Amino acid sequence: MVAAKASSIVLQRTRKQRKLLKRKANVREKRKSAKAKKLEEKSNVTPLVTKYWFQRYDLFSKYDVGIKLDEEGWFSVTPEEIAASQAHRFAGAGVVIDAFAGVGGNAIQFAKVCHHVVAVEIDPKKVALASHNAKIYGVQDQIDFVVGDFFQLAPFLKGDVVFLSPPWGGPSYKAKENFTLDLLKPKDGHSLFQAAQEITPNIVMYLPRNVDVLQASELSWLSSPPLDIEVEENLVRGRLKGITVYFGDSKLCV
Ligand code: MGP
Ligand code: SAH
Repeated sequence: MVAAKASSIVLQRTRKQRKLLKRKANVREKRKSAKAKKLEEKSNVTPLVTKYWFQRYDLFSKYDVGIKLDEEGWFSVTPEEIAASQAHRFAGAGVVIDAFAGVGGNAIQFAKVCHHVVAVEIDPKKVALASHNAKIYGVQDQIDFVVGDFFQLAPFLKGDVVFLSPPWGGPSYKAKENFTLDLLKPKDGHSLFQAAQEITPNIVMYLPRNVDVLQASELSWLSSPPLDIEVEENLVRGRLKGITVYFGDSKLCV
């Protein structure tokens, strides 16, 4: 009798201990997966992009829902407020071609207000990120992603607006006092504009804040009669981020 009592006490203690151990293991597991999540997020936050990570909610307001960027994406994406205002001018338009789609900053905002977006991007990894990000904004059905070189694809593309946000040569673009259009990558601004003109006269260029605005404006003379042009400064929290030049009909509704 005494022996039976003793063994049940031992059993009870074991159950308690097991419960405690299970709880501890759960806590450990949760900590481990939180750490892994943080690491995964941080893995793309190289020293070069730390300052952009601090601006993450300006870049994507839904950042915390699971937005993904690679290094070039971090320093190249158009901040959401700017992308939304660029897109707003074309609300109701038919097909917008985003020639350098990156991780989707502009394509997503165009897709919110236009009928359809063709998003061209040469890097397949970025297309995967952009497509993932478009899902987060619920606009994946309005965007066709195309992996390819815009210069090669341009003769085959049809659209009502072409949006151009090419590489500016990395964050060091600002070392130039006067950013001339020959510094754009992978080809100069003149060649880029001509490729876009094969599609439509309604062309939008997102350019560095130190761009030679006169040189950019002169692109309108590549058309006869010259295209209408509007130059816009793009600010976020009072800081100049870039300059947008609208050529052709900048309030196009199709
Ligand atoms: P920035 O000047 O590198 O950063 O980019 P910021 O926060 O103004 O830092 P500061 O220290 O210069 O004040 C400003 C914005 O330019 C970015 O958020 C992008 O939208 C855009 N941008 C920067 N780069 C290097 C590129 C690029 O190569 N291509 C495109 N399309 N946009 C870029
Ligand atoms: N507007 C985009 C950022 C564009 S950054 C956003 O908001 O996310 C410029 C992009 O052009 C880069 O992702 C780069 O991979 C892509 N690119 C470079 N050369 C290209 C080419 N020839 N055709 C299409 N995309 C190109």
